[in-house]
Amino acid sequence: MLRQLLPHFSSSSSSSSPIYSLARLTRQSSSRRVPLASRKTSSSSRSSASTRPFLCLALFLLLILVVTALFLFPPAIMSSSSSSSSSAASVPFERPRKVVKKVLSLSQSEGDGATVRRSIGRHEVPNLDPFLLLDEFSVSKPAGFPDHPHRGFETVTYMLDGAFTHQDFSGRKGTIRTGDVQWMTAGRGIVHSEMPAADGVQKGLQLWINLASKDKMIKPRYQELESKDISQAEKHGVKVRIIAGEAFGVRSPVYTRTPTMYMDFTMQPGSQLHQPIPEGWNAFVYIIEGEGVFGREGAAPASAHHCLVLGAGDGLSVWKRSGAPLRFVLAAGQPLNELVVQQGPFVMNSRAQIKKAMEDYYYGRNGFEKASQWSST
Ligand code: FJE
Ligand code: FE
Repeated sequence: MLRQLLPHFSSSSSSSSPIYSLARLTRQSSSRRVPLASRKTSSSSRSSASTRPFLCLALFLLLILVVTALFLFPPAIMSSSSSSSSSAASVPFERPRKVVKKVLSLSQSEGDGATVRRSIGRHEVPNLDPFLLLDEFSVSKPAGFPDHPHRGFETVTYMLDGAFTHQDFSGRKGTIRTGDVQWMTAGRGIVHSEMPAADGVQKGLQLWINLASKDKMIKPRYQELESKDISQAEKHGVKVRIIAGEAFGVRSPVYTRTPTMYMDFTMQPGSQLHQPIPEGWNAFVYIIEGEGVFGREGAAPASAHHCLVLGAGDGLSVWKRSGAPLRFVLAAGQPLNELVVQQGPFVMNSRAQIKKAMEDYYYGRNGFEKASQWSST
């Protein structure tokens, strides 16, 4: 498992990436050639005519080897020898993802007296298909998110500090605490309340992930993970909690109907991270605390409460130089490429479907049957 982890990870610039091993191989073979050649010239007077053909054959084979290596791996050799970009040499990705947008999330009111820092879903980042919203919430009693419906997407609530109680219209009730995750697939409909479960400020992240049109009316489903059951991995000063997807060779058991990865990284000073992200997926970082350098070794550091939208590519590199630890979440998802029509907690594909959702909620139909006679306690 740890070995699988290594290709994506290195704590120093002498990485074990194939680029470096190949460079080392070619350097070794050419240096081996030098003593051979010099031995040949210095001992030419003593060498008999019978050893000369063997030396020639060895040299010829070596030449073939070098030419074959050059032919088979030209990009690797080019990128390790070119000095056009300093990060190209220390990053194991062919197309490293860079930060294309950086947005500071300012506090706003939401729900009933609650405060959220919205990043995805605010006007600067309207949505990043399949992501609809990311709120960092800080809520104290009696504020919260009282009874409200959802249809057409998933909410993922990740507690950073404190506890939240969730109650829904089918009688389900539970409390999630620091480090726990509730992955709720609203599908055709859920009505619920989300309220602080303890005194003081309760903090967490809520991410909304869209569902494909074919999945919008599926049966609601919950996946709940207690903190102790969240897959973790740690190496060279980087700790990761894997909410969805795979990091460092460790996979989360969460089923993502819309293919998604979601992980929480903590990096100690002096560490670096190289996390593969599938090509074609949209990806962003949200910094929880500390600061670090994202995407390009020479980039300016980004700090807490910033959302970084990543450009195209096959992976993200992060450098944590000095100071306090850096903590951030990385999310990436396969775009649905479908029309998004949103009306508050209903996210559908057309105005007509939104109208239908509102009617269904109002009249208690098509998944909202239990809505009319229910209220949270
Ligand atoms: C809301 C629809 C909603 N951000 N962060 C409309 F679903 C909500 C809502 C939340 C929410 C809940 C939690 Cl626990 C954390 C959140 C929005 O419940 F506030 C409005 N206005
Ligand atoms: Fe909700």
